[in-house]
Amino acid sequence: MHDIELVTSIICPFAQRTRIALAEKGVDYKSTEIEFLGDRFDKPDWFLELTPYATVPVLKMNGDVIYDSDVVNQYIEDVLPEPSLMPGDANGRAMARLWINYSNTKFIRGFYGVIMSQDEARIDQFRKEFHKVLRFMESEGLLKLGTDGPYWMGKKFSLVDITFHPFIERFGMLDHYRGFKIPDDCTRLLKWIDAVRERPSVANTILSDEFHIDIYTHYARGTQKGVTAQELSKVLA
Ligand SMILES: N[C@@H](CCC(=O)N[C@@H](CS)C(=O)NCC(=O)O)C(=O)O
Repeated sequence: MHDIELVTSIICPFAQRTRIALAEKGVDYKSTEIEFLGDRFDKPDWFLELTPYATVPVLKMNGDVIYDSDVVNQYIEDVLPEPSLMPGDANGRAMARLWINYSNTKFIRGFYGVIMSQDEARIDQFRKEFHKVLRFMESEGLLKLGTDGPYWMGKKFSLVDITFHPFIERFGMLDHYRGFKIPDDCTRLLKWIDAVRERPSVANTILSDEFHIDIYTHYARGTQKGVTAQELSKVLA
């Protein structure tokens, strides 16, 4: 029996990654919610003492305290190796890490660039940049790695699918505020999105477009406060 507590927030796509990974591992855990309401960031002292990043998710497991969703999910994979969420061979593992990194860099930049930009020229620049990112994911990722099954790495559902999904779930919100749509020619990408959404561990975490539209109002208006918005502004500058 493992002693597991996840410090999380219902609004957070990064924490959602960890909730999906823990569901795939089939373990019970205590969930502690940090309330991020609109532009009010109500962070208790114990939380600020727990993580110097002051962001969710934070995983407390067997005496360890781990933060940053990508690192948290790799830790979960190390401590709970079954059922595995990474390919078994070195090349497959390298490819999975490459795309997790892509998700955390170019893909995230495109996503937040579209929603955080305020003038139409810059929004259009990021819409185009993000379309390029999605087409690259289709041609270099899915059409090369996902050939023998519905998921990114083929038959095997992996941390790569988990890492991208929460942001793709919020594409309805991007369409609402910025008219952003997935290019029609990304047909493999669209099939992959459907397959991931149907996975029970993912389906159980999905929230409505209306919920996401409400939560992202401050990002769309450029009035978002907090560590994440500050960090992303630097990346987008
Ligand atoms: N790189 C971090 C980002 C986590 C993150 O930005 N979480 C947001 C909620 S979605 C947060 O806690 N923000 C607090 C703030 O903005 O002050 C990760 O992958 O865990």
